[in-house]
Order: sequence, then structure tokens, then C-alpha cells
Amino acid sequence: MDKKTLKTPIWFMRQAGRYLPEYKKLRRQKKTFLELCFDPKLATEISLQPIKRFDLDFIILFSDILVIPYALGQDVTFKENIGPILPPISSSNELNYKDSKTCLKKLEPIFETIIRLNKRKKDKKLIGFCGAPFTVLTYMIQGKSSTTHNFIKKEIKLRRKEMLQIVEVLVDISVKYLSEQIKRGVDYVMIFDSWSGVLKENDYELFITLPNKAISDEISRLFPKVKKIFFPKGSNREIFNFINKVNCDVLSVDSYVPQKLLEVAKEKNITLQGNLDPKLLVSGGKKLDSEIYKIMTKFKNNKHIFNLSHGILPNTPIENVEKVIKIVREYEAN
Ligand code: 1CP
Repeated sequence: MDKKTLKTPIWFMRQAGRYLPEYKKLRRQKKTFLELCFDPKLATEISLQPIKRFDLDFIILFSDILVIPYALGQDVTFKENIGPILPPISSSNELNYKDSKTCLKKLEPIFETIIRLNKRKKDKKLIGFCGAPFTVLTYMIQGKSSTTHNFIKKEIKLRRKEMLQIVEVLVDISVKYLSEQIKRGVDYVMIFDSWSGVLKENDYELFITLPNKAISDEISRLFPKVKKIFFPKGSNREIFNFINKVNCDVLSVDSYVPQKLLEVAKEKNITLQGNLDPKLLVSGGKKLDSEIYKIMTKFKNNKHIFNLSHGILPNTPIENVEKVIKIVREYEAN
């Protein structure tokens, strides 16, 4: 079928969250963010809020990538205006991973949320997710968000073996976690490698490409029909190494989309997802309109899912979100 007889689907990374008044209202019902993630009734309602308001094409499970360190026995809290806080670990010996079943049991409420969403998804596609091993590792080792990531960069040089051992645990539990999500009814899985841009060359190969490939290969083997979305954010030119080795159905892209990437994606039958700058969605105006047209034109010869280049920002005006959806839905390629 000609690609443009199909409409471009649209959803937004972090589409549930603080820019929605209905989210803020439900958020107040629980003291902590993790309590919210582990309440199937509330997490289901929150996942569906952006769909009810905007009629988006994909539902993403409401949860967080840091439920994995939590399942592995690390204490995880989210501080308002600061972000996640964890007591940092330095080796896999500090984790509680003798028995993956016990760890996954702690995530049972999330699987219950998926069962509920699956019953209510109608014609929408449901996305489950996890963080990629390196991105999750950064929080486990640093104990918090970082802008420079200097500490983890130093650790993977000085204590490579220990870091790779943790990555190995993360690959294993991520495959099991995604498998459970798939069994309960997600149609797609997305693997967020938000900090992959921190690494280059051999470090990139060991900590980004190979762990993503291990997850992809195992999920493909176990569930050949389930679609896999990868988001190796900030990878820049390393992205070519990534898509040569990691079997992906959808590649979520940031602002780096050279012509060659469009061509390689087409050759490999990879759908590209992206890539509106979330800051433009905040500022709006004519610049937003023209950027949307630019994106639709840029991806017109590729399979494309409209999305952002990173998560939606809390101060995003709702009217701007409505406007993007309207323009994308009314757009006719010529
Ligand atoms: O105060 C609040 O209400 C908590 C804010 C919040 C929300 C709404 C956090 C804390 N996480 C989430 C939900 C979330 N996180 C989803 C839900 C589904 C959706 O609507 O999209 C998803 C997919 C995530 C994934 C996530 N969490 C990532 C990867 C994607 C990305 O944005 O790069 C990362 C890195 C996190 C860690 C995280 N969770 C929350 C914070 C503040 C952070 C730290 C981000 C940082 O270090 O900059």
C-alpha cells in the first residue's frame, strides 16, 4: 500500500503528566509518585487521560523506568522539583537478584494496570516500556539525575567489569519484565535509552548497542509479533552502528536526522518516530506551525509516527498540543 494512503499516527512521549490538570488532580490522591505507579486503578485512569482529551493513537502505560532498580531492592524516591533519589550502589553484589520471580512480583500492580488498559484500549495501540540498561545504570550508580554524567563515565573506565555485571542483570530482568508486559497485553514495547549520547565508540558498543541488541533479540525470539521501539537519544553518528545491530521496528529520533538516516530506515523498513522539539511545543506560534510542516515533509517518504524529540514539558500549553494534532491529522502529503 502507498505509504501516504495511511494517516501518520501521533502520540507524545510523557503524554501523561503535569501539563494536564486532570493528572495533577489524581496525583494529589497519593503521597508518593511510586504509590501512584503501583495503584492499578489510578495508573489506568492516568494512562487514558491523554487519550480521552486528545484521541491520540497510542496509549503508553503510566509507570517509570526506575521501577526496575526498585524491584532489584534499591530504594527509589521521587522528590518534587529534584527528581529521582536512590542510595547509590557500586556493584551487582548489592542487588537482590537471586530470584527474578521475587523481583517481578513487586511489579505485579503494573501488570494489573496493563490488564485493565488492555480491556479498555479499543482501537488504540498499547505501549509498554522499560529503560535501557545504561540509562537505568546511571541512576543506580549516581543515585540521581545528572547533567554531565562525569561519574558514570569515570566508573565505566575504572570499574568496567563491575559496571558490565550490573548491565547483565539489567538485560536479564528487562527481558523478563517486558515479557510479562507482553503476556498481559501490550502491543508495542519501547526501550528508553535517554542518556546513550554520553558514550562513544567502544563504550557505546558495550553499554548501548550490545545490551539493546540482547533485549531486542530475546524479545524477537520469544514474541516475534510484538513491535519494538528503541530510543537511543543523543546517539548522533553512533545511531548507524545502533540500527545496524539492533533489530528495531520503530526508531524514535531526536533532532539528529540526516538524509542518510532516512534512507537507511527506508531500506531496513524501520518506522521513524519523532521529532518535534518539546520547547517549540511550549512556545507555540507560527514557528510551531512551520516546524510541524517541515517534519511532515521531511518524513514524507518514510514510515512515520509523529512524536517529540524528548518528553513533553510540564509547562506545555494544552492549546499547542491540540494544534499539533489538528495540523498532523489534516495534513495531506503531495
Ligand atoms: O511529579 C510527578 O508527577 C512525576 C513526574 C514523572 C512522570 C509523570 C516522572 C518522574 N516519571 C513520569 C512518568 C514516566 N516516566 C513515563 C510515563 C508514561 C508517559 O506518559 O510517557 C515514562 C515513559 C517515563 C520514562 C522515564 N523516566 C525516562 C525515559 C524517558 C525520558 O524522558 O528521557 C526517564 C529518564 C525517567 C526518569 C525520571 N522519572 C521522573 C523523573 C523526574 C525522572 C528523571 C529525568 C531526568 O533525569 O532528567
